[in-house]
This record gives sequence, structure tokens and C-alpha cells, in this order.
Amino acid sequence: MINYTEKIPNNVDLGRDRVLQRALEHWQPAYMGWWYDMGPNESHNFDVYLRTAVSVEPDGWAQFDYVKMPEYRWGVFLQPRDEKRLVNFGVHKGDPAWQEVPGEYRSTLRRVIVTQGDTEPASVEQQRMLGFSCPSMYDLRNIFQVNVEEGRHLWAMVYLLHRYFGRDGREEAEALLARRSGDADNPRILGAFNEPTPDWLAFYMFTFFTDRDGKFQLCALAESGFDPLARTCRFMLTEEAHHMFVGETGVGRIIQRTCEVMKENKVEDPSDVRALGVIDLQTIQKYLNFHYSVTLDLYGSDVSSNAANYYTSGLKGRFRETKLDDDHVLSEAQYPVFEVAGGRIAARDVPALTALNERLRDDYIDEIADGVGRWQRVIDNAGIPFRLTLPHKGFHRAIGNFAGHFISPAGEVLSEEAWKKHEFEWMPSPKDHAYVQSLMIGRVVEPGKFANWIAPPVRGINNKPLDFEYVRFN
Ligand code: BYC
Repeated sequence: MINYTEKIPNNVDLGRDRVLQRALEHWQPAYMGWWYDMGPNESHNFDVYLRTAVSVEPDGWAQFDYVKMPEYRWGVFLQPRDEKRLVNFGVHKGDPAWQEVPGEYRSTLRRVIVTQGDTEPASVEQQRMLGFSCPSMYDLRNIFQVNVEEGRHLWAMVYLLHRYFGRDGREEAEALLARRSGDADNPRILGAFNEPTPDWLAFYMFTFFTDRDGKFQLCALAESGFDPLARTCRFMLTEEAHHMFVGETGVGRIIQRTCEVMKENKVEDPSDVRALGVIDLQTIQKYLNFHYSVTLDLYGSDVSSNAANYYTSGLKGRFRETKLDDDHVLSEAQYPVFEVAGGRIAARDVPALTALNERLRDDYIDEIADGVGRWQRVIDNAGIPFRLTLPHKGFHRAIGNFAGHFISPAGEVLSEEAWKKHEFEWMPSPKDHAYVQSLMIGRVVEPGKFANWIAPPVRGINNKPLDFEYVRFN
């Protein structure tokens, strides 16, 4: 069970390690300072119907109650230790999993943990203004739940930094509160986390696409031979599932509402659809193209010696590593990556070890395709002849083999000029953004009411009715 009687709730017996406890208690006020500055704007006094983990077991989510977000009990929760766990891949395969950081991997491991940790506060910063334009109290509560849990994920990484990396770790933990999403001088580490999330369609796309990168990266880190990292990530994954649910159902509900309005009014042309105050399917496709492509970049270069080193040293595995049926060393295996050669996109086999970023990206794409298929069914069920498609994975990429090339969503290699001509047929234009923004001025917060551009969800949170007061504004 999680101990909530301590200043920092935890299930790692923090009280036994006074030095660590003091270090984290020292970081805690800095974290609170960051939350007050960069957490959801003007929300600090709201009572929000949040869930809090009471134990790290799968059924440990029973606790729902009103909480003021600054009083959310952020803390340190790891999945229980399996004494028999081994390093399951790479050159140390078969050794007992490490309970301390191996000296030779210290800086590499610290870097991976910092990169993971950096995304968590970044996403909170990106979303901090959205409370002002929420489509319902239900949705407002959901974004707040996502935000407090991202804050908790930051705690998870900061615990590892403080506990296992001494002074360097403490400095990195401070730096995590100093960088700012989109800041010109001190930005967040990875590209997608410096993009604005200006509206709710972007928020749902982000939680569908980018939080799912979180899932896949956490799954790869949950295979780590460094056991505390693996155990931390396992528990973070249980929190992540709700975020992706918010994204998938959010976009699904927008599509559903658009389809309802199109059918009722027998319109198909995007300008007619917009005149009725809902988001046309063409704009939804453009948002999809944008969020998908910037998220694909988060997997890093297609061919990466960093990724090979992470794997060989046993620090970061593949998706579902222990379920895969091979040697878990990858000394002989090959994997295809794509590149632009002679004006065309062609596959080339490379050593599988160097293609681990690409492989994780491909695993991710499979899951994304299923989700987009579920959105498509909403459109099909309405009898509307529109197809949502995933663009080619080379489209609009800034990292890896496709960076610097101009690939159309269909996968043609174009000149820069030709690509630019079509840019705003494929990606949201300033006008598209302005239209979506125009729907989202002011918030809808009467219990049970939803903005015109989104359908209500099928059910409420924790079996509460849709008109439940999920947020009390005081
Ligand atoms: N933007 O060898 P390469 C989440 C850099 S999301 C900017 O390909 P590597 C969440 C790279 O750092 C999951 N720079 O990279 C979601 C390297 O720099 P140096 C976050 C980039 O190391 C929603 C250089 O390019 N977790 O949790 O194989 C809400 C060469 O790169 C980018 C993780 O990412 C980029 N997109 O792979 C909240 C897991 N990509 O060495 C939370 C930890 C690459 O030249 N991170 N670079 O200075 C990693 O495993 C790896 O750092 C990456 C990159 C997979 C991201």
C-alpha cells in the first residue's frame, strides 16, 4: 500500500533513508513553485473530482474524491520488486537485474531518465491555458487528471535522479523545473514538447498520439536491466492508459458530433460544415497529420548508435521484450529502414541493433493505425464517404532519414516548392487554427452541458452521471 501519512507519499520506505528524504523534501517546494507558475492557470482553488492511487496493484485506483490540485498527493510509487528478475537482453542477459546503477552506464542512464522526465512537466506547460476554453466540466476534470499525473511522472523520474545519481542527479532534478516548453533560451529537450497545444482538438490529438509515444517509451524502459527504472515505469504505465483514453475518445467525440451535424443538415462541403459550428473532417485530418508526424520524430533517428548502445548495455529494451522469441542480443538480425535514394523511397536492411528506434516507431504505428480505424468506424456508421488516413511515415519529418526531404502524405518525394504549394492542404493553416480557436472562446461548465462541437461521452467518470459536478469552482 502507499503511505499517505508522510509528507511525500511513497511505497519505497522513504523514511528509512533520511538523506534522500531530506533531499526530496527540499525539491518539493521548488516543484510546488513550478506547479503554481506553470500548472493549469487559475485553477488552484478548484475542487476537482480526481482519482488517486491507493496501492500500486492493478486494482489500486479505487480512490475518487474532490481535491484541490496543489494538494494532490504527488509521491513516489514503484511496482513491487521481483527478487528473481534478470537482465533480459543485451550483453548482460541472464545477470540478476541491477539494484544500483552500474558505474559504466551512469551518464547514459541519467540522460535517458532526464529525457523521459523532461517531457512530463513540458506537457503540463503546453496545456496550461486550456481550462479557459473547456467544452464541458467532464473534459475539464479529465485534463486536470492528466496534468496532475504528468506531475506525478516527473516525481517518478526525480526520485530516481535523487536516489541513484547523487549530486548530478539533484542538479538535473532542478534543471527539470527550470526548462520551459517553447522557451527560446531554455526549451524542453524533445521537439514535440516545444510545440504549442493551442486548442482542445490539439489536446486530444496530443494525448492520443504523443502520450502513446510515452506508452511505448515507458514500455521499452520498463524492460530495463536497471530494476528501479523498470519498476517505476511499470507503475507509470497504469496512469498513462487514462491519458490515451482521453485522447482517443476526445477526437472520436468530435468526429461523432461533426458527422451528426453533417447528416442532420445534409451538408458535406467543409465551409457548410463550419457554418454549423463544428469541425470539418478535413481539418481533423490535418491535425492528425501534424500530431502524427511530430510524434514520429520523438523516436529518434532510424539508424542510431545511441539506441544500439542502450540495448546492448541492457538499459532500454524493445516493446514487450520478454515476449519476443529471439536471442535478445540481436547480433545477427537485420531490420528494414526507409530512406530517400534517387528521388524515391526505398527500404534498406541494416543491423537490427542500430534500427531499434525505427522498430519501436513501427510498433507504435501499428497501434495508432488501430485507433484511427476506430475513428473511421464512427464516420462509416454515419454513412459519410470520408476516409481518415495516416500519412506516410516520411511526411513532415525533422529527425532521421526523412529530415530535409519533402514527402507527401501519399509517400511521393517532392521538391520543396511543390511540397510548400500543398502544405496547407495537408497541415492546419493559420486560418484553420483560427477557426478552431473561434469555437473555443469561453468555457462550458454547466454540469451536463457540452460545447456544440463535441458529442458527450458514453459514460461519466467512475460511473457518475454526465451532469455530475466534476469541478467545483469555489
Ligand atoms: N527532438 O541517436 P538519436 C512521454 C536528438 S513521451 C530533439 O536518434 P536517440 C510523454 C538526440 O537526443 C516519451 N532532439 O537519438 C508524452 C540526440 O542528441 P545528441 C519520452 C532529438 O538517443 C506525453 C540526437 O538527436 N521518453 O513520456 O537514439 C505527455 C541523435 O538522435 C529528438 C523518451 O523519449 C527530438 N524529437 O533517441 C507526457 C525516452 N530525437 O546525442 C509525457 C527516453 C532525437 O546528438 N529517450 N534527438 O545530443 C530516449 O530513449 C531517446 O533520447 C530518444 C532519442 C528515443 C528520444
